[in-house]
Amino acid sequence: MKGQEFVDLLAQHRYDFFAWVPCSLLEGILSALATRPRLPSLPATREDAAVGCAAGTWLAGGRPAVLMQNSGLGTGLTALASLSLMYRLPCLLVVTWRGFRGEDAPEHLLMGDISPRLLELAGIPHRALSAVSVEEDLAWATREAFGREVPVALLVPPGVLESEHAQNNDRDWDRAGTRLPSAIPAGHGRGEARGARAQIDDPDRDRELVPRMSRYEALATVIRCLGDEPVIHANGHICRESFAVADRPQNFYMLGSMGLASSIGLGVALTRPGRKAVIFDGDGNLLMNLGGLAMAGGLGPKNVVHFVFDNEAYGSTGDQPSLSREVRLDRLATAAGYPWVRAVTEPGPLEAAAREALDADGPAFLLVKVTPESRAVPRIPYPPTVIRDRFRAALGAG
Ligand SMILES: Cc1ncc(C[n+]2csc(CCOP(=O)(O)OP(=O)(O)O)c2C)c(N)n1
Repeated sequence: MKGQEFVDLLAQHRYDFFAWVPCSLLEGILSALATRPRLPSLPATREDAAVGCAAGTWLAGGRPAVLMQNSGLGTGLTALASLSLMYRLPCLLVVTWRGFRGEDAPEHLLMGDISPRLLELAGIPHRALSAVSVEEDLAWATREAFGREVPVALLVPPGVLESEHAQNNDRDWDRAGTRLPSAIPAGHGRGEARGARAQIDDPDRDRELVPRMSRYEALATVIRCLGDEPVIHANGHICRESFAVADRPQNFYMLGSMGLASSIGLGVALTRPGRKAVIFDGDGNLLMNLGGLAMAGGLGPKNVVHFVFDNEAYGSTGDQPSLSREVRLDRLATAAGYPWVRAVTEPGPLEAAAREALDADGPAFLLVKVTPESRAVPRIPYPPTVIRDRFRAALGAG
């Protein structure tokens, strides 16, 4: 089947958001997607980030698919296990099957052999896409995914989907390599221009950042500035302290999937361009998924507001030092193309900066330097599906 025909089928099944890490076997589909402005399709830096974006999309009312090579199944597995499967977030996974029947380059052989068993072990329903039953296979996967609320994989062996490399001349990879008409306004598609401007305006460039507030105090200050914005929380004490300050149905408490708060937030932002999507990140979380900065900065949705509560430590696991002692996270955000970037160390300036960040044409990035102090606060008492359902309901997606 041609990529274009497969994309037509995906559209018939009402998929409306595609996050991908490319494989040559996906070339036809990705080329076809690039010619369909109504089907947003974004390059993810890693497979777990793609799964995170898809999660955010579904939480905000969209219908996501993730396209990847089976080499990336391992990379995606933590996200699939502790995000998609744990919260029961449906998603179609189109996974190319390199190493099929042991015939491929050496790097594909082991993963080719174990891919179906890996999916089996994780409890992800899956099926090999067959050239003679593509329509039926896709209908099955869609029914399973959205009926059972789980990720479902179609493993795509070589030869089932044709490459259309030579025929497709009207695709548009120029605007940040993607088609996101609602997320990338005209003239806003290129990260380096925005990054360069923010670099010049950076008032915190040479200032030493010495924190004068705890994470709890900082969270309380930012939460005071919020209206009804959805907030995606990084895992660990950030969730718990925010919960203790003020539980809100618009809070998505990320219990696992460390590093992916920014990816989930990006999925929410792109699915709901008319609404701000707020991310409460930690330095350890951010450093685990630096590609998340590139995705938000490079794609440039104006409605992303990214707070990072930086205690220069992995506070939730016993205060082991993190590399944010040495690496200025605000400068990384600037380099990634966030047009609004600030750093604060005290509650007063934090409140003013938080209000400005929430009003800014983003993506906005506020580095909030905090002391390593932690409050003794309880765990999030809700089961994952309760967190999911009230979040979706608060966004009008449930
Ligand atoms: C993939 C993965 N590795 C490690 C952990 C353990 N872990 C849970 S929270 C956390 C620290 C998070 O650090 P940071 O984002 O800086 O937030 P802080 O706790 O300091 O507020 C770690 C390492 C995990 N949950 N998942």
